Amino acid sequence: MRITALAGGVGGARFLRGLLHHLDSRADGPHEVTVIGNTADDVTLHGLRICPDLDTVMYTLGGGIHPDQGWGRAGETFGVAAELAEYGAEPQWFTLGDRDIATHLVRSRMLGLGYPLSAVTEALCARWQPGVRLLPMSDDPIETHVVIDDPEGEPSADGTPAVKAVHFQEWWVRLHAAPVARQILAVGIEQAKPAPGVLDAIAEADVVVLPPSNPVVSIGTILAVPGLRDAIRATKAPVVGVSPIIGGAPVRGMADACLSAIGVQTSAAAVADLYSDFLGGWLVAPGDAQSPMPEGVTLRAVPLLMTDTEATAAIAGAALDLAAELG
Ligand code: GDP
Ligand code: FO1
Ligand code: CA
Repeated sequence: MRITALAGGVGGARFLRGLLHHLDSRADGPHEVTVIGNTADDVTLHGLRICPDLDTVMYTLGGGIHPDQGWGRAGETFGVAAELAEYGAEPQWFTLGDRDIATHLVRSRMLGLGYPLSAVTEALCARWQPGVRLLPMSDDPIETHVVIDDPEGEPSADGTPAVKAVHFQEWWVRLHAAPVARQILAVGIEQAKPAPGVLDAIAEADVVVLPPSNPVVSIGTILAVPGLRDAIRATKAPVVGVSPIIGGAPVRGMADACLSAIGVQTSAAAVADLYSDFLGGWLVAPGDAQSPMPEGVTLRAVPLLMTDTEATAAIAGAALDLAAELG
């Protein structure tokens, strides 16, 4: 079975680990999984290009992830970060571990030599062997930026408060998504193209899966790459998603702050609605089984907490069962 999955970072990677575990337990192999990863969290810091969501998928499936954080490497040391702090090199709110820096050095060098991000990702994955084909959603630069109030800024003539745009990482990591996001922008996305292989991976899939990634800054951004959403609408494959919202709240992180920024309620049903132009099946937690589903979406209620790989494998199995029913 050819499975294509969209994925952000921690939530997506954990789901994919369960999916691979589930596929190993099936007798109807072989299976191949293609992951279309979010690149709009990417940021350049200290002269290095950092791709948090691609690295989280690569490290998680490659066995190098820091288990509790869900990002960065296991067994990290912070010698370089300490030296950077001694130099007063900003920013210090984004901690880079020594091992992780090697990834950013290899990536930055290859990008500097003109390799596209997809080639860089393939080269890094040659070491990590994640067991999936990991494609960036685009080789073109796309960065999520967030418009927030600027308390130091001058209000404009008509009195509207001053605002400023900050990189998503600053809003998420330094500001903990506390300032209200007036707008969430994927800068550069209008000029971006899907990376090589992305559209084919969707068109040729037997199943397209949406892990419970952040519906705004992970899945939403991938879908906003020109041509991508049309490809998902057009594919013959059933499209099944997993709700990142349980009982009106995200299981972790601040997806609720992102959803309210785009005027969407934080509920399993409201997220299904965001995908209703292509979604065939939607997994929700048992407590959300009464959610009113958009027209044409088949609901399935299963325990949705990815507490460990076995539990996640069961969720992935339920998603594939639902896809098989949708046919
Ligand atoms: P990020 O890029 O690191 O923020 O990770 P993703 O966007 O891939 O996933 C973040 C989302 O995963 C959050 O909105 C969470 O609600 C969701 N999530 C995390 N753990 C779980 C879980 O155990 N079950 C479900 N259903 N969703 C989860
Ligand atoms: N998240 C934090 O909350 N604090 C950090 O210092 C931090 C460093 C970091 C370094 C490399 C990397 O790949 C990810 C890192 N993250 C950190 C997580 C990152 O902000 C998230 O993985 C996603 O971008 C949010 O969706
Ligand atoms: Ca992310």
